[in-house]
Amino acid sequence: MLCKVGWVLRCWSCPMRDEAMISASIMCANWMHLENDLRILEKAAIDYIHYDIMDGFFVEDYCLGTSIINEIRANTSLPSDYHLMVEEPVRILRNFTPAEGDVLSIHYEACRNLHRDLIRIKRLGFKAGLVLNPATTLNAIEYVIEEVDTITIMTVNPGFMGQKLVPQMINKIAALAELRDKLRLDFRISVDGNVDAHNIPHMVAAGADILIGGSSGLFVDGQLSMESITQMRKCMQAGLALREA
Ligand code: S6P
Ligand code: MG
Repeated sequence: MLCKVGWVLRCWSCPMRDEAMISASIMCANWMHLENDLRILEKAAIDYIHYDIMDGFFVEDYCLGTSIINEIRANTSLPSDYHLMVEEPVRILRNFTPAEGDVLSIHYEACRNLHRDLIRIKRLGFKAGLVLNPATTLNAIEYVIEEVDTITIMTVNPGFMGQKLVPQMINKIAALAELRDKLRLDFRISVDGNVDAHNIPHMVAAGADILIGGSSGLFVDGQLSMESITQMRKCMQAGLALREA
């Protein structure tokens, strides 16, 4: 869907459904080359840096505290896409400082008062994101769906890089896109886990707008390159063509 006023405008309230974006999962970067990788991501005009925050409780592992995140943010102007894999994330929302366009996402499975928490995220100045584990049904979000700017379908179980796609998630992406159309809502659909050359066309064709690139599609063998970004974009185009077909 194009939004034309003189030239093409791109705005959140009028998403362009004929394109897809990349969010780079920085946890998968080679940390010995981080500065170099940031410059590559900027040169390629990647859409977001994806920050995985893990508390060792909601998921088994620990990852990315705010001191590390803020150091990266101080060295790049790319927007932030926070993924809190944290039990009762409302406890730590104030640790994050929003910049224009930043998205902060929390898990359905981690919140006792999900509706209130989503409103708080928006009041803090973020786009409100909701993440669903593979086992969580779309029925579960019926009464919060109108509050969200982004819904992330976990295409693997959260907690680790390098896992294989849960194949049923392609149908879940398609069902969510259908629901969005039916309800005439404009949230973006993001996908996280095993976003690689084989899976991207199916994910995009099903309705994914934001592809979170990790170890399988972007930082392949621990190396980020312009080639891997180009390859992701080609696969995204293939998915968009399938969507139109
Ligand atoms: C996983 C985390 C993800 C990973 C990324 C890994 O719990 O939320 O953001 O960093 O998905 O990518 P890949 O290609 O190794 O699955
Ligand atoms: Mg993530």
